Amino acid sequence: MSAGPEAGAFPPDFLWGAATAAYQIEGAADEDGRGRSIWDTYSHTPGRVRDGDTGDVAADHYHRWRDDVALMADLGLGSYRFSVAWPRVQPGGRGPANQKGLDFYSGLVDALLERGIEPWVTLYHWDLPDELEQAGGWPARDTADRFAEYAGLVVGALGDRVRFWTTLNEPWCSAFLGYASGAHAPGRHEPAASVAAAHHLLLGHGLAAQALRAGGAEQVGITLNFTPALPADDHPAVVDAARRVDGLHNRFFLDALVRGRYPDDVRADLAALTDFGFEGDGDAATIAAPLDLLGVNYYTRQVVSTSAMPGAAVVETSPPEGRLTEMGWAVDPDGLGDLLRRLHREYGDLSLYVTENGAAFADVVAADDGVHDEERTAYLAAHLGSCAAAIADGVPLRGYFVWSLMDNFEWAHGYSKRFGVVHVDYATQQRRVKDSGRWYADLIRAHRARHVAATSPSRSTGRAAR
Ligand code: IFM
Repeated sequence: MSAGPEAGAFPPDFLWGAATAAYQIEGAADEDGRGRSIWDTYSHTPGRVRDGDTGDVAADHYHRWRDDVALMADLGLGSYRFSVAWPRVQPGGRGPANQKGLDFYSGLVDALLERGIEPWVTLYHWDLPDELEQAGGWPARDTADRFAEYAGLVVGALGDRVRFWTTLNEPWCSAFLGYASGAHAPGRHEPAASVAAAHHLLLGHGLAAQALRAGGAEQVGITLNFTPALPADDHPAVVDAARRVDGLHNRFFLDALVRGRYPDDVRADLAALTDFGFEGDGDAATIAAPLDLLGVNYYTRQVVSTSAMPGAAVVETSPPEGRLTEMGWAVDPDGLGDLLRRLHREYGDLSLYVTENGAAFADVVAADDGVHDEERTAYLAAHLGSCAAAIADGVPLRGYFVWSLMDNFEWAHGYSKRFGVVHVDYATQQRRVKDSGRWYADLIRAHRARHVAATSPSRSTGRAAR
């Protein structure tokens, strides 16, 4: 495993952050005019989410956001990445804004800025308004236009104060978990429709990016989830299966965004499912408009063993080996540095931000009232060490966001998986900073102190810095 990082390994303006998403923390599902999203419907459908958990209350951030911002300031965060709930802003997914929804995020942005914390807005972290799903969801082209309309409303309200914008979080999950495997909302099992969904998500990104820029947004990007796909052995069928996983998981979205086309091999892999008839004239150019940044979410690798369906997208993966997190995911910090190097090598000089990285472990509150999550601290230290090594190799990595600021609703796993550097007691909503959170805060402080020392006048005149 990689060593933990030295604060000096990161550039002076490196952005240190933590991330969350609306449905996972906000709660207040029926308040202030919020509409219903696909995740409300999905989580309230028996059998979909472990233990019947829902996001109705979650971490109650909608009511506790002032305290949560104070907590972020105590941790010394430089940035907070949060998502806006589309159904809070446009309850039915179309038409005028619900002012109370916008007011909530506006107050949050002001509070962050008052504490010197850079707000980073994600427009879509999976909570599609349910009425849009009833009208066809992401497989329907109109959803992309609706998303752009919503983006315009949000940038109109927050664009004077928010510099960093990402349109979508992990469209791979929205398309393929939502519409093919059904493991996420809306829970459909329609592989062909899932490819149309992927295209319309990307189109929605492109149209929303236009709306953001028209609204004055400075830094516009998208967050993708990358999972390196390694062949279990060198058998040609296995190598080809790994290529297909890499194609659909990692290259499909990025090639469209950066190179203006879907990879030929992935198109061929998907030929049995779709003829790509959903592509309209001009879509490719809309999707590939220049990005200011790419958000990289990384958790683990996949080892691909055999092809279950030759020529299609479904393959088998080997059981993960080595150290595993509570999600059953292999811990592979070097995979993050390798991924960052690959993105830089193959996709050019894009500014990269790790917009999510972290791990679920079975945390307990100890007798001394602390949460001593050594495994998470080791995970973060090793992954940040891997980031530092990539930076040393010339990768333009400009920031890192731990997933997650606080424990939250982990989608189909409900509240059974804890990813936070802050522990949440769901019965009382008490927050406790875990040891990993203290470790992260110390690293941020050390980085800041070093930077201040390096730029202080006493240093530049040769006197000893204190
Ligand atoms: O909790 C999720 C998050 O919403 C999206 N990225 C992965 C995280 C952990 O599974």
